[in-house]
Amino acid sequence: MEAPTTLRTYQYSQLSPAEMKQVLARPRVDFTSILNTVSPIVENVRLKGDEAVKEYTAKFDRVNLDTVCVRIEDLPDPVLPADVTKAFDVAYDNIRAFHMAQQAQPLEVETMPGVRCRRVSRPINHVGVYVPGGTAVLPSSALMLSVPAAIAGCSTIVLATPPRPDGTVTPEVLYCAKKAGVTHILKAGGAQAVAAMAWGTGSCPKVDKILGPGNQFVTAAKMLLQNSEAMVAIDMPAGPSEVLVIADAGAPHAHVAADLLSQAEHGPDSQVVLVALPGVDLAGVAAEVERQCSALPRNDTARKALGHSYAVQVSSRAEAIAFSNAYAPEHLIVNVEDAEDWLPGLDNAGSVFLGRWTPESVGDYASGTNHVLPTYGYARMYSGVSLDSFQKRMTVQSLTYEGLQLLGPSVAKMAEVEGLDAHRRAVTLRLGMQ
Ligand code: HSO
Ligand code: ZN
Repeated sequence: MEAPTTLRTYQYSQLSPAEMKQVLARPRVDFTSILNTVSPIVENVRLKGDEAVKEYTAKFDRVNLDTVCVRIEDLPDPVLPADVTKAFDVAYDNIRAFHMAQQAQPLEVETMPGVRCRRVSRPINHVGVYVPGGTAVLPSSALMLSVPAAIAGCSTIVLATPPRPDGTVTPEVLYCAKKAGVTHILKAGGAQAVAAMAWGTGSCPKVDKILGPGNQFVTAAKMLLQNSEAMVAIDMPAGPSEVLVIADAGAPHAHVAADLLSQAEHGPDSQVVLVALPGVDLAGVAAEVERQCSALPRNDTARKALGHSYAVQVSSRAEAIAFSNAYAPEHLIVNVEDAEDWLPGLDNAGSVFLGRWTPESVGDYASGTNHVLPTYGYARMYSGVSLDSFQKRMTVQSLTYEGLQLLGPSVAKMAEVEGLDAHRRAVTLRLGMQ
């Protein structure tokens, strides 16, 4: 397939509201047929546990497992080249530093004299993290998910990942999992892995929350299970990966093209969007995209993604920001001269990459920010994975006698209004009131 030598281009100011809606829309995913495939898998894993996981792993991954889920200390330490471990160690340190700093300060307010209210954080005790296999192995995702889980203090961290053809775990994933403090490795992928963590099986602990990216089957299983009797939470709805690059005339074509392609190579359904400020030579960027694309090992995948990608020409910063905020990209690269000044205007994006020297790749791997981010426009209302994703908040109140004397009459009156007399008495009896 030929790459487009020109990018499909829209003029921001000439788009009607209906056209704008269409341009902003992501390709539709029909979940009904996927849910039909996934629900028997989820049900079988509930009923047959490890046996079902083994069957599906044999069928879909062509791997015969002896053990489905193992304690991580039972797996030998992987042997990796020193330059590889060094790179992952740098990433680990930065991710840890950024997520450690996210620990909430204790919050305490005396709302009235003697009425003390607090909010404290507690770990979600048992969590499951999903690290995709498929066409690319993503040990970086193992770090992005396990490091904050360990900092949060989760006592069980199950990491699910599809096994390699010989039934072993990808050594880089295992290295990251061990380093971060994962407790169990579930050697399975797809809906069966999600179901095993949600229900629990003979070998796999049941978890309270499942996080991490995955294909449509993984996403469908997460959606199904969060509404089931499994009592499990999920991080966020997920769709194909995406990037929006805002470029001014000074943004080097080679950099813009490389950034667009770095997202396009993730999958044929990835979305890449260029927002071009006045003076950007779009034909020049397109030619550079084509040149670089041909040289990529994954050029087939990237080309497919480029097939549904486009550029939007804008005449000002305000238009660029308006478009980006409306699109709400997972990743937003702001490759302009005065990038820092743009930040106050930006409000809908999973993660922002500001300035000429900040490719998305740094956040994907090692700057310290998390790469598990909301896609599909969900950056309007969801945040990416962070320390908070592995915690819940608990509120605490404690009153002195004087505090109850002060507050009690209001509570008693409100209980009376609501006709809830036991509520009223819980206060009045303590205070010796009527
Ligand atoms: N860009 C991906 C994360 C990733 N990139 C992993 C490389 N490895 C998230 O959208
Ligand atoms: Zn990436």
